[in-house]
Amino acid sequence: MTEIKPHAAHWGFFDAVVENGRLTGVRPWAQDPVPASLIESVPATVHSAARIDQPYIRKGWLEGRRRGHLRGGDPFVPVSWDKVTRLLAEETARTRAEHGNSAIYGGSYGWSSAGRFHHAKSQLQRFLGQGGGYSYSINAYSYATAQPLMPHIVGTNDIVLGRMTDWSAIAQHAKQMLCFGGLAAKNGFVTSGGAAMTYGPNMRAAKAAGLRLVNISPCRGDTEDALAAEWVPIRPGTDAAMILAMINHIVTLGREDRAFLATHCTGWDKLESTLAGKTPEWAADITGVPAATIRDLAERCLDQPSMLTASWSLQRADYGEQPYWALIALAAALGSIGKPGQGVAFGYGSSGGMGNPKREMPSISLPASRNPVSDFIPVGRITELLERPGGTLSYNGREITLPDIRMVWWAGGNPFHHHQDLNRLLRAWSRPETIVVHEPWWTALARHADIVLPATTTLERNDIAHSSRDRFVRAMHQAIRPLGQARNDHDILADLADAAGFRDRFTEQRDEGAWLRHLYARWHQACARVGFDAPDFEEFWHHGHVEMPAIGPEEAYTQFSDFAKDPQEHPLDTPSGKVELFSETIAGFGYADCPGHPTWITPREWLGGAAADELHLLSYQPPTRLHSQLDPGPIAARDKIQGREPLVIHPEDAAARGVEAGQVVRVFNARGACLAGVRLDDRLARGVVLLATGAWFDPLEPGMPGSLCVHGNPNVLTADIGTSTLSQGPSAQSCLVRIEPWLGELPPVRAHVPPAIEEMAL
Ligand SMILES: Nc1nc2c(c(=O)[nH]1)N[C@H]1C(S)=C(S)[C@@H](COP(=O)(O)OP(=O)(O)OC[C@H]3O[C@@H](n4cnc5c(=O)[nH]c(N)nc54)[C@H](O)[C@@H]3O)O[C@H]1N2
Ligand SMILES: Nc1nc2c(c(=O)[nH]1)N[C@H]1C(S)=C(S)[C@@H](COP(=O)(O)OP(=O)(O)OC[C@H]3O[C@@H](n4cnc5c(=O)[nH]c(N)nc54)[C@H](O)[C@@H]3O)O[C@H]1N2
Ligand SMILES: [Mo]
Repeated sequence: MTEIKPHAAHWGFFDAVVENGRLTGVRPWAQDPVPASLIESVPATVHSAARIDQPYIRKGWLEGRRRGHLRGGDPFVPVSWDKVTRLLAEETARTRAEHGNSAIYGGSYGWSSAGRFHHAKSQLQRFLGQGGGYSYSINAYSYATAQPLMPHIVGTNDIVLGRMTDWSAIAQHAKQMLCFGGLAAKNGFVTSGGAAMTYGPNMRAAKAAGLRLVNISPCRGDTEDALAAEWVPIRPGTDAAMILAMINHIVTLGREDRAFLATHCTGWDKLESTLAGKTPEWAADITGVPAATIRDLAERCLDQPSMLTASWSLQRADYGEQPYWALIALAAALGSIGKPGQGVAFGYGSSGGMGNPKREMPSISLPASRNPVSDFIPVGRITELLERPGGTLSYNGREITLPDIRMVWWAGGNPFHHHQDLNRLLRAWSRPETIVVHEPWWTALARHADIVLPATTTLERNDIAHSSRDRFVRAMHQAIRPLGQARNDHDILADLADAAGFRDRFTEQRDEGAWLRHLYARWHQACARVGFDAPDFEEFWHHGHVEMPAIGPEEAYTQFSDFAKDPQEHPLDTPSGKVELFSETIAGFGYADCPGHPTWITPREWLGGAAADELHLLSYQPPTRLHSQLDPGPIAARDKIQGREPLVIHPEDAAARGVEAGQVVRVFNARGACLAGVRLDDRLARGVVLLATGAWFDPLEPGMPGSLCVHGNPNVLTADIGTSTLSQGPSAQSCLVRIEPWLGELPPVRAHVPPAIEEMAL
C-alpha cells in the first residue's frame, strides 16, 4: 500500500512516499514553483546504514577512562534504554551535586530538524533548564561576528538576520546591487524550517525589473548565470580594503552626502581622517581588484540608486567586523540608508527567505524554560571553554569567566562538523568526564561521545514546520515507525525528567498530539490578534499547510525608512541614536583588533601573506547537503570524487602543482590534513580553492589528534581563533593550505558505517 504524507525539512517542503512501512520516495510539494532540490537524498539518509539502532555507551567510559582520555577510538557497548536512562540520570545528578549546575555544557549549537516541537536543542535546553541549569552559548556560527557588532552600529541585528529591505522594494527602486560574496544559488536550497521557494524567484524578478547585479567574489559561480551578473574577482578576506577605497574615492570627488552624514550619522569626521592614503591604488594591491574598477563602482553607486549587500561568509573570517562596518559606512556616505529599496543589508544570498516580502507574523516555538545558570560562551569558543576552566575571555566589553565543564550534552548539532581546528577540539574534548549525544546517525559527534542515544528522524514523528521567513506553516506527518530502538528527543528527556522528579513540569502532561495542538492554538490566537484568521488545527493537519496572505508591491518594506525620514522622531537604538561610523563604546573597549571605526586589518592568513605554493581555502556551504546532514544521500555521493569531497581549483593552480581533475590530493597545513578529489573550475580566482563543509569527519586513526581525514572535512584545516576580541566569532574562512597529489593507496571511507561495537556484561 502506498501512502503520501505531507512533510518538511530545512531543505524545503515535500511529500513522503511510504510503502510497506518504508520511506521509498519523496515528491516535490505541488505548490512549490522551485521544488526543493535536496529532497532526493532523504530516503537513503533515513534508511542509511549509519543509523544508530539502539543506545550505546563507550567502552572506555564504562571502564573508567573518562576525564583526560581521548575519545573517538573506543568501541561502543550496546545497552538497554532502561539501563542507559538510569545511568545517565545518576551521572547528571552526580555532576550537578559535585560540580554545580554550570559544570554541564548544554549550548548544543546546531540546526536540529525543521519541526518546532521536536526541535532537539530546544527540547534539551528546556530539560536542562528545568533540571537546575546549564552553561550555554550565545550567537550563531552563521553570523557570530555581526551579532555583537550591529547593535553598536545601527542598533539592531535585523540588518543581518531579521526583517530587512524586501526584494520587491529593491526591484522597484534600485538600479544596481553590489553583492560582496555574491548571491550563491545553492544557499537558497535551505531555509531554517521553511519552504525553499522564494530565493531564486525574488532575485530573478529584481533582475527582470532592471536591477544590475555585481558579484564581487573569488567565485564567479556565486551568482547564478540567469542573473547575468558582472563578476569582480577579489582576494578573500580583503573586502574591507576595497570598500574603504570606494569611500576614499567618493570623498576625493567631494560627493559624500554631507547632509545625511551630519543628521543621521555620528563619527564621520573621525572616520574620514583615517581614509587618507586608502586610495583605490592602495586597495588594488591588497584586493587584486584594479583601481579603475574600484573607482568605477564607487561612481556608479553615486550615479544610480544602489543596494549594497555582503554574504555572511565575509564575517566568518579574521576581523570579520570590518567589511560589514565599512559597507554601512559606504551606504552612509552615499546617503542611501533607508531610501526606498536602497541602503545596505546582509545575507540576501546566504539563505532562503532573506528579504522575502511578507508581513510580520507570529511564530511557533516550544516554550523555553528559565536557565538559572548565567555562565556562557560566544558559540565559537567551545574548545577554549574546555581547555581553560576558570580562565577569562574578553568579549564585547566584558570579561567572561569560563566555567569548569564536567559534562557535555548535545542534541541536534555537530561540533565535529561545525567547529574549526578539529584536532585541537579533539584534545580539548578529553577534558569532560561525560559526553552525552542524541543522534539519529553515527556522525563524528556520536563517535566521540560516551553515551549515545538514538534519536528518531522527523519522518518517524509528527511535527509542525515554520519559518519566520516565508508565508507557510507546514504539517509534518509521521511517515514511518521509529527505526530500531530510536526514540524522540522529547520522550528520552521526559524519562530522564521522570528520574529526576520533574516529568510533569517538563511534559506539562501533554503527549505529542496534545503538544502540537497546544503550540498551534497559541499561534492561532496570536494570528487572530494581528487580524489573520488561521484555520483550526484539524483543517490545517488535514490540508497539510496554512498559507498566510501575501503583500502587494505597494507594501514593500524598506528598513530604516522612518529613521531616514526623521531621525529625531525615529532614532536608532544606538548610544547616539544615529548610525555610528565611529563608536565611542567600541573604542572604549580598547581592542587593537577592533578599533572604534571600520578599518583594514591584515588577516592572519591570506594570499597577500602567503608562500608561493600556498592556497586560500574557502570552506563554503555545500551545494549537496545541509552542513553535514544528508551526507549519506545520493546527491552528496554523486558529487564526490573517488568517494572524497571535491576540492575546486583553478586549472592553472592545479597544473602548477602537477594535479589533474579527478585525482585525489592531500590538503594540508600545520593544523591538519585531509584527502579531497580535484575538480577544475576556471571561474575561480587564482590562488583560491573551495572545499565545502560537511563531509563526515573520518580520521584514518580514530581518536588520534592529527590523523588524516580521509573523507575531506575542511575543519581539520581551519583555524580556531576568534574573529576579534569584540565578537569572538569563528574565523573559518581565513585559512591557507597546500596540496599535493595522494600517491599512496586510498584508505576506505568508513564515516557512513557504524563504529566497532563490542558486547560487554554490565
Ligand atoms: N569550516 C567551516 N565550518 C563551518 C562553517 C563554514 O562556513 N566553514 N559554517 C558554520 C555554520 S554557518 C553553521 S550554521 C554550522 C552548522 O553546524 P550544525 O548545525 O552543527 O550542522 P548540522 O550538520 O546541521 O548538524 C545538525 C546535527 O543534528 C542532527 N539531527 C538532526 N535532526 C535531529 C533530531 O531530531 N534529533 C537529534 N538529536 N539530532 C538531530 C543531525 O544528524 C546533525 O548531526 O557549521 C559551521 N561550520
Ligand atoms: N545548500 C546549502 N545552503 C545553505 C547551507 C548549507 O549547508 N547548504 N547552510 C546555510 C547556513 S547555516 C548559512 S549560515 C548560510 C551561509 O551563507 P554564506 O556565508 O553566504 O555561504 P558560503 O557558502 O559560506 O559563502 C558564500 C560565498 O562567499 C564567498 N566568499 C568567501 N569568502 C569571501 C571573501 O572574503 N570575500 C568575498 N567577496 N567573498 C567571499 C565564497 O565564494 C562563497 O561561495 O548558508 C545557508 N545555506
Ligand atoms: Mo549557519
